[in-house]
Amino acid sequence: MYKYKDVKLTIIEGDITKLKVDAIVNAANNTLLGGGGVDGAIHRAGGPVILEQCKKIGGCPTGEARITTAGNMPSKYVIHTVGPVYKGGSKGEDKLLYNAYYNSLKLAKEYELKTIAFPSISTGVYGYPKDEAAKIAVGAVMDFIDNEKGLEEVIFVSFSKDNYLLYKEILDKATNQ
Ligand code: AR6
Repeated sequence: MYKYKDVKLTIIEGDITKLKVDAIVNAANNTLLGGGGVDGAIHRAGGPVILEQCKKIGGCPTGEARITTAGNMPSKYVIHTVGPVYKGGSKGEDKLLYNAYYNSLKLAKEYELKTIAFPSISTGVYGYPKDEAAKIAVGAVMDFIDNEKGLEEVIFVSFSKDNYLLYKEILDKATNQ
């Protein structure tokens, strides 16, 4: 476990749908109508109530975030965000990925949520290089903590040991451990 200012930063390897936090973040697509990867896992675990709410929301631009309840999952909410499709790195992908993290945290704050878990947005089907994506994720979270109060814990959830170790290396450096 790491700490940045007053906020716990935790890294785990596992399935985000199992976590009992205020909000888990979904790596969705612009339609918000479900898909594969973590998006599919969240809709399967949460049940049809999530899709019903997503249909009413009617989509989400890349880099923005929307919120629904979490259905049958132990968390309270799902924050759906859309990361960029990686197209080589010169199409503003870094800023869009940063915005996906930052805007998810802003929405969490609006709902007075204290604990939030992120998957590695864009690093599956959307092809973002995992090391660059992890640096952007940690940077956006730290910037948010610099600017805003109220957050208690951010959990970075990896679905593989390799990705977990990437986060460990980045957080060891960023928190001087
Ligand atoms: N818990 C945590 N992480 C997971 C889980 C899980 N249950 N399942 C997969 N991952 P991806 P993207 C990791 O492809 O790249 C969908 O079809 C996975 O190993 O889920 O943002 C959407 O509808 C990877 O590191 O999301 C979009 O169309 C990370 O989650 C598109 O995929 C993200 O991989 C979004 O692509």
